[in-house]
Formats: sequence, C-alpha cells, structure tokens
Amino acid sequence: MPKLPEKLTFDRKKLSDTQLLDLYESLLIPRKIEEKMLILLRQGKISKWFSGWGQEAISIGVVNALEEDEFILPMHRNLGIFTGRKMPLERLFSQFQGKLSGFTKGRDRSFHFGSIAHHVVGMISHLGPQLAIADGIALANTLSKEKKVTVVFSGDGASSEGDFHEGLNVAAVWKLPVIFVVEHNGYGLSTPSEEQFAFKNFTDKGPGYGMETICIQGNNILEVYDVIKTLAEDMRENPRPVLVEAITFRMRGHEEASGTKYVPKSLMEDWAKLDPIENFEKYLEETGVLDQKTKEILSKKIKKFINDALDIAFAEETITTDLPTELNDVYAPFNQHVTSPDLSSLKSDKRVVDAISDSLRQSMEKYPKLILMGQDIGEYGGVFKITDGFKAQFGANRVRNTPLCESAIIGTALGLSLKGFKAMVEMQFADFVSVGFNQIVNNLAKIHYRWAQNADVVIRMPTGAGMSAGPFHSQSNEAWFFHTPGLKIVYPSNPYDAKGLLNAAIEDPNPYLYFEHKGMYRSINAEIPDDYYTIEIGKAALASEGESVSIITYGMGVHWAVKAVAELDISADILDLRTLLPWDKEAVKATVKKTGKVIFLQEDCLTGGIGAEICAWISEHCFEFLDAPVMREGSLDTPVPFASLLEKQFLPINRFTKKLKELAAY
Ligand SMILES: Cc1ncc(C[n+]2csc(CCOP(=O)(O)OP(=O)(O)O)c2C)c(N)n1
Repeated sequence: MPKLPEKLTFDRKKLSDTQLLDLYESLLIPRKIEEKMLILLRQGKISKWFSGWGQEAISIGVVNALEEDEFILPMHRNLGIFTGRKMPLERLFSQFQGKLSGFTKGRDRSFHFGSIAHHVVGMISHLGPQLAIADGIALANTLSKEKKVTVVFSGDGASSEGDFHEGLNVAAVWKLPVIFVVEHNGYGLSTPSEEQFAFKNFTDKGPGYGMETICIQGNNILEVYDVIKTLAEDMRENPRPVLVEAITFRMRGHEEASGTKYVPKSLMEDWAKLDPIENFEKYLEETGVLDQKTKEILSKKIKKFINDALDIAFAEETITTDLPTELNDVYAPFNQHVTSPDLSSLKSDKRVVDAISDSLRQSMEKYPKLILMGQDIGEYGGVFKITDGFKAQFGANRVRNTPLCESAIIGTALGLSLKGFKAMVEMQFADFVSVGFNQIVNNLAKIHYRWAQNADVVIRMPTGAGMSAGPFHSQSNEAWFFHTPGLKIVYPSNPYDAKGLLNAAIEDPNPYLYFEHKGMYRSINAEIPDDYYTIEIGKAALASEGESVSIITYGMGVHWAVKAVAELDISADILDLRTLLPWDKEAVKATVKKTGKVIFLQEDCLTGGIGAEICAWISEHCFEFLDAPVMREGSLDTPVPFASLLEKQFLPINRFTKKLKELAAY
C-alpha cells in the first residue's frame, strides 16, 4: 500500500488565475459526470462503468499538460482524458449505452475505444497491451522527427503483467519518448498491492529498466500538471521514457456492483480527507481565485453541459442490426489491384528464402514507411538470413533488432500502424508467436471492427516440421488464428507465391499471418520474375489437374500430394489454397464438383485444423456432387516429436498416400 500523504500542498508556480480556474473546471467535469451516472445507475438507466472517483487529478493534470496532438493511451479509470480532450459528451454517453453514435457503433463498451481525431487510443480489457502501443506511436513520432511525447496509463495491478515489463523494456532500449503513468491506488480489483508485488514503490522498479522514475502525489492537480508539463518539454528535446508513479486512491469499488467492503474503513476515511477536488477548491478559495459566485456559475454550467448531452444520448434510438455492416466492418476496406508480372521482365532462379527476401526488399523500396522488426534481423540478417544486408541498405531505423519480447513488438507494430506506418514483424520461429498471441487475436484482429482503425501489420511465421527440431521449433499453428475474425492468413507453397503473396500482404492494410515453411526455404526453387508483383488474396490455384480425385491442401502438403499422386499414378486435382483466411470457396466447390471425391491434407495435427472447417463446408454445400465420403489426413494429435523416426510417424505423408489410394478406389 503506498504511503498516505499527510496533506496536499498546492504550489501554483506561474499559473494565472484563469489557468487555475480552467484546471478546476476541467477537474470538476469527470466528477460531476460520475455523480450523475451513479444516480442513473440506481435508476437502472445505464450500465456499469469503472469509476475514477478520487483519481481525477491524474487524468486532468496529464491531459492539460500535453499538446493537443500528443497521444494519450488511457485505462479504465481515466474519464478525465476523454473529457479533457473535449470529446463530444453526447457521443461518450452513447458509447456507454451501446448506441450507434458512440465511438464503436455499439460494439464495445465503456472506455474501450479510441479517437484518432482526439489523439486518444483506448484500451482493450487486458490492460497491459496498451503500453506497447504507446511505444509504437512514440517510435513513429521519432522516425518522423516529430518532437512529441506519448503518455500511457497503467494501474499498479496491471503492472504485474508481462506486457508491462515488455512495454517498459522496449521503450528503455529504444529511448522512446513515452511517459508511463502508474496510478498507484493500492488495489487491483480487491487485491492489495502487497499481494501484487514485493517492492514498495515504483521508484524501486523503474531504475531496473534503466529508466528515470518519479513519484508524485496523484491527488494534487498542480503537482501532476507541473511535473508532466516539465517532463514533456524536456522529453521532446531529449527523447527517453520516464516512469511516473502517481500515488492515489480509488474511492469507489472496482465497478459499482463490487462495492468497497475489502477496503478498511479507516483507509477510506483517511483518503477522503485528501479528495483532489475538495482540496483544490479549498486552496483556490483561500487564495481568492475562486469565490462562491464563480463556483455556482461553474456548477450550473457543467450540470447543463452534462444534462444536455444526456438528453441527446437518451433520445437516440436503440441500435438496430444490419448484418452486412457488421460483417463488412471486420476488415479495413481494401480493393486489391493485383500487379501482374511483366511477361517480358527478367526471371531468376530463386529458392523460397530468396523469394521472401526479394519481396521484402522491393516492399521496403516501395513503402518508405515500412518498418521491419524482429529478433536478430539487423546485422545478423535473421536466423534464416532473409534480411541479410537489409540493415546496410535501409538503415537501423527501418530494420530493427528487437529485444526478446514478441508481445511488445506486435503491440509496437500496431502503434506504428495507428500513425500511418506499415510494419512487418518476423517471428524467429512461428512457435514463439504464442508469447504475442494476445496482441494478435485481441488487438490487431479486433481494432477495425471496434473503432475502424487499420492494423497494417504482417507477421512472418517460419513454420513446419520435418527437420527434427522438436516440439517448439516445428509446430503448425495456423489454425490458432484461422478461428479469429479480423485476421488474414496466407501460406505459400512455392517461390512464385512466396513473393507475390508477401507483397500482397504488405500492401493490404489488414493484419496478416504469413506462414513460410522452413523445410521449403532452401529445398524448393523456381524461375520467378525479378519485378515486383502481387497475387490475388483469397484465390487458390491448381498445382496439378486431374479427373478422379481432388486433393485440397496448402504449404508442404502440396509437395506431398504431388509425390503421392505420381507414386500411385492417379489423375488428381491438387488444389493449393494459398490463402487460408479468407479461403477460396469457389475453387473448392469447382474441384469437388469436377471429381466427386475429395481428401484434405494438412501438416497440422488433425483435430480442429483447417481441414475440419473446409470438409464440414464441403459436406454441407457440395453434398450432391460427392461420390465418396469427404476424407481428411493430418499429423497425429501429439506434440511434434524430435527423433526423426518419431517425427516421420507424426507427419501425415504415409497415412495420406494410403488414404488417397482408398479414395481413388472407392
Ligand atoms: C489480463 C487481465 N486479467 C484480469 C483482468 C480483470 N481485471 C480488470 S481490472 C483488474 C484490476 C486492475 O488493477 P489495477 O491495474 O491496479 O487498476 P485499478 O482497477 O486499480 O485502477 C482486473 C484483475 C483483466 N481485465 N485483464
């Protein structure tokens, strides 16, 4: 529990009376809104929210200390950031009520939204992922030579999350001008700080990151304002991150229904004496800045401001449903114009690794705002050497070695995207994406649907088994993402597609997972155009054509299928999906219709894989064309084993050939 200050001592420094009164008014607004909302809650007219009662001076001090175009990333108790940035109050109320003119068209609740116009990026419920987004915004500012600071909030509870550590560490290593404000209010939901972490104050923690750390009295509006303003002025000139610990207390429950029974009564009473508004008001009265008349005028003005906005929000009709709008808003609009290769252009023999490298190099030339990030991708060229020479060609700003923190780097990529950059993140191995999973499925995937922002990010995923690399360097994990609306997934099987699909993914402002099979990197080559070209997303291709069966597959499966077909000497369509999300229903239907017999082959474990979905769809939509049961083959439902013989047994190759034979003979 942070130490209780004895009293609040205000120092106006050089602030004029008008400035003091402006701060006072700004401070009153969130409190008055909450007072009103409490009444409405009791009347059953609004749903719950997360109160910042008692903590208002932090938001208000921060929002007033920054330039209007500097980004703030608030948490769930920072109503003052939203009011301080002058968001239309009626829209804020509509947001709370899930109405259309809120900021998320009724799709997300309370403070879970942002507004680029107001330079505010709202949170997702997971709290910690906010920090890395601030890193990305600050990185974008730094790269664009914009002298701006970014402020991001965290609670003391959320500071236990790995994302807190990763976010601070990246900012420290990259010297990003981010102010990390921790609202140290002594509790995370009902858990006291003592059960959350073993240090006393964040001033003990910050230095461990090599970061300047300041502790301030969060209930003192003038202290917050002055410290943040002074810091921001300095950080614009001398970019670096700073951790600010703001000591405060939350006077209401986690949310209204949870109450405050877990807080000792005496603690509540002690903190009540340090109320940020009452104390500031008293100071203003004592110094003659505020008189009774001005107080009444302000109170009336704010009351009217709130009631007028509430009237508008309540008058707005309940949201109506429109299915096409719901479905369309999952992805950022993108009309792909496919760039076909110039037939007369030169071709070169390229392996899959070269094709990927080619695509990245040409995309870097095409998009000056494309940033590459990944472990060891700088000087070292990445563990697979795909970015070899890139740092020398494009510079360390654009080809960035990252600390070992997948979550923060994916969050940073999203922050870059919010500022109009494109980002490519290389997973060293696809397996390690599990550490960045939350950012992908909850932040990147949902941001367009929630508040219409692009996540212009491609995550490259060196994937696949067959090299005796064991359970953590061999997994096929595309199905983890296939289930998540908002993502796109591509998986090339040859050098031509590897280049064209990566270029297409980088062009598209939506978030992509780009799977590249490590076993193909140096074993599969082809003559491909030297020029830049793209491939249509969502379009499968026939890797070979035949009459008697259809094999639907992707990635390494294509090569296994080609081999099996030759070995059995059967006539088969081999449909290479190329894009897994969205997958090509037309092409699937066409091949099933043509042969009447279909088998799906995947390298991934069988249960719940891509094949499960596509075979279910075939059973439902192509039933009348089928002359045999829809079949599937995949790897065993075990982790990927290390020893070569075990791995051979794990992979589907032999089982597939046997099944294909049965199907052909059916
Ligand atoms: C990853 C995650 N785990 C659990 C929760 C549930 N939860 C929401 S707020 C909260 C407490 C947060 O405490 P703190 O960061 O101190 O902020 P405070 O609410 O005190 O302002 C918890 C546990 C969550 N939102 N996200």
